[in-house]
Amino acid sequence: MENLNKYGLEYYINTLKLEGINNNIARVLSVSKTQYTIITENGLLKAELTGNLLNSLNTEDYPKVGDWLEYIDFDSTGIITKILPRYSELYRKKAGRDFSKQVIATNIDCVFIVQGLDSNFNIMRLERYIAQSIACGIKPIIILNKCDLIEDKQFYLKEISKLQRDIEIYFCSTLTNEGIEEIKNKLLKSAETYIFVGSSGVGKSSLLNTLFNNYKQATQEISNANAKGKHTTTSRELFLLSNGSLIIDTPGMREFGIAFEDNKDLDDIFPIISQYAKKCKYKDCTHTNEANCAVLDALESGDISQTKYDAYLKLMREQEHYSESAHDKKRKGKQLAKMVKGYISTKKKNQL
Ligand SMILES: Nc1nc2c(ncn2[C@@H]2O[C@H](COP(=O)(O)OP(=O)(O)O)[C@@H](O)[C@H]2O)c(=O)[nH]1
Ligand SMILES: [Mg+2]
Ligand SMILES: [Zn+2]
Repeated sequence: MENLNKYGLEYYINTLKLEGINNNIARVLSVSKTQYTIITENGLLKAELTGNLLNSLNTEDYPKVGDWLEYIDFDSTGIITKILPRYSELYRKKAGRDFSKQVIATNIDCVFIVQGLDSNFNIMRLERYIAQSIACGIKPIIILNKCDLIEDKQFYLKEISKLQRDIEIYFCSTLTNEGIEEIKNKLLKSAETYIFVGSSGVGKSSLLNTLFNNYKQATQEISNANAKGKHTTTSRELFLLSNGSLIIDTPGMREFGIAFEDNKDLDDIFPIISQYAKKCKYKDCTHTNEANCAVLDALESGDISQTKYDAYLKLMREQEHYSESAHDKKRKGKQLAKMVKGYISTKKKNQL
């Protein structure tokens, strides 16, 4: 299992305390519709789902980049028989008017939120990514790339401080290599899995390339050849750096919709707001026009920044849409189930 340990197997098993896995295990490196590139003990393999999984799973529950799987070796194709439990999922609300959640990648330790220090820098977007990462139970870290384009880092630190969050911030440039050493030495740990998120054009792929080459790409031993020695051309989204870190590069996401699960604790997602919200007169205070609202008082006194407050309201409104719609779907699902039951029982009666 030495090869797979490089891809975090040992860490994964320890995290999940999984025992008794006797079958072939692999991790998903990339997904293209229902075709998967997986890394196995013997190298890369193209894989597909068993017919059974293909039919029984909802498409949104199909394997994602980062998933650990069980598979059967079938000629030179892997047949995926089982998706192993995930210790984390990064998800968002699906793009557009579809209010359901979409898992982007799984088994991730830390989200790197990348913004470019050009016109891309956007405080509201930062807050959105941070809140969603926390809602997914994954630690976010901010990476501000293209710092060769700016003079005054303090300005950006000050802007981000308005979000009133305890979050690490790294500046870097893939052009001058500024900050790259710091990211390598302070941030990236062996066997941990990271994901880059951020708009297209912020420099995610450049950053990955810089880190990859910086580590001299000592990953060649797991070559592009599968067990039978045939070469496969593969696109990858999950990369192994030679220091043992794993990084997922996502293709640009134009939208990153908020989708908190209902059981998620808002105290964790918006700590400073929650801290004051506890002191509001009304339990269901919306912090917009109620009397004796501690959040509005804190806004007035400057203890909560206007930026924070505005971002909070905006995200909570989106969240409400998501949540209502999720409930609606459940309700409609139940109604439909009732209708079907009713239909079947009348049909039976009529047959009698
Ligand atoms: N000035 C500057 N440009 C950068 C830097 N990193 C990336 N770029 C440029 O930004 C553009 C988008 O980079 P890319 O890595 O493809 O971004 P991605 O879409 O997030 O993967 C390219 O033209 C890069 O050359 C940087 O540190 N400084
Ligand atoms: Mg890219
Ligand atoms: Zn209030």
